[in-house]
Amino acid sequence: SASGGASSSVCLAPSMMSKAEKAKKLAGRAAMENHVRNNQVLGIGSGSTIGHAVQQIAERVKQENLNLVCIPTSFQARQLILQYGLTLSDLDRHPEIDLDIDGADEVDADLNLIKGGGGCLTQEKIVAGNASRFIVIAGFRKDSKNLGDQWRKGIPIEVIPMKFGGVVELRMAVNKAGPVVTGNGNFILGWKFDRVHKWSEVNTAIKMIPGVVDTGLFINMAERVYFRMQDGSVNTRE
Ligand code: ABF
Repeated sequence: SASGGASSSVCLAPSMMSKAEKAKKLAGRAAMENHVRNNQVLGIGSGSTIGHAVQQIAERVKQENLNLVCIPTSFQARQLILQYGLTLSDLDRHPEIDLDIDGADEVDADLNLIKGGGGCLTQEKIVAGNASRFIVIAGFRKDSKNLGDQWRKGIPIEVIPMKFGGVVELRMAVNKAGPVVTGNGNFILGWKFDRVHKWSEVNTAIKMIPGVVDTGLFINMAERVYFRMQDGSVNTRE
């Protein structure tokens, strides 16, 4: 196993308040205004887009005195919930989530998603699986005709820390000091593939391999995606 010098996964993209960041805010606002209601249990996804959404949720909670409970999908999400003074809970106390809002690395025409570029896919999938509604916010560059056209690092697969052969690459930390380690203490492989159509079969086949914890393929889970467009507008797909 390759465990020396491991570096933690952070589920965070570098944040610079650019045009792109402002557009992320807009897409987050549209999703939040359409779906966040009083007395909901919310799943809080990971990534930079979600950072903006949480900030906006916190503003609404203050303005409208909303009573919301938040379930994190990662350490980053937990920190965001605490930082913005929202109510932190967990699946033991709130196993039924009304609405989960998360980002994505790629989205196809059928709302199949690649997620997990930040290494948080397993907790993200558990929370999404426990949610009545799963809404995604993403930039227009994440939109693709065929999964794999945009996200070039391969489908993230969380595995227990052992050597795995085959056409997979062990995801290394940015500073190359060691492998990315997930919030569950596992490693992430990237599986690069040629064109695939039956994504649910691929997902099931990968999950059958001993040692695989989960994959970053989210099939038939997302109800609606909010894309922030280049001109600042927001498009939705459902
Ligand atoms: C998480 O954050 C991941 O599943 C996905 O990899 C990533 C998206 O981040 P961003 O919003 O910063 O593009 O949701």
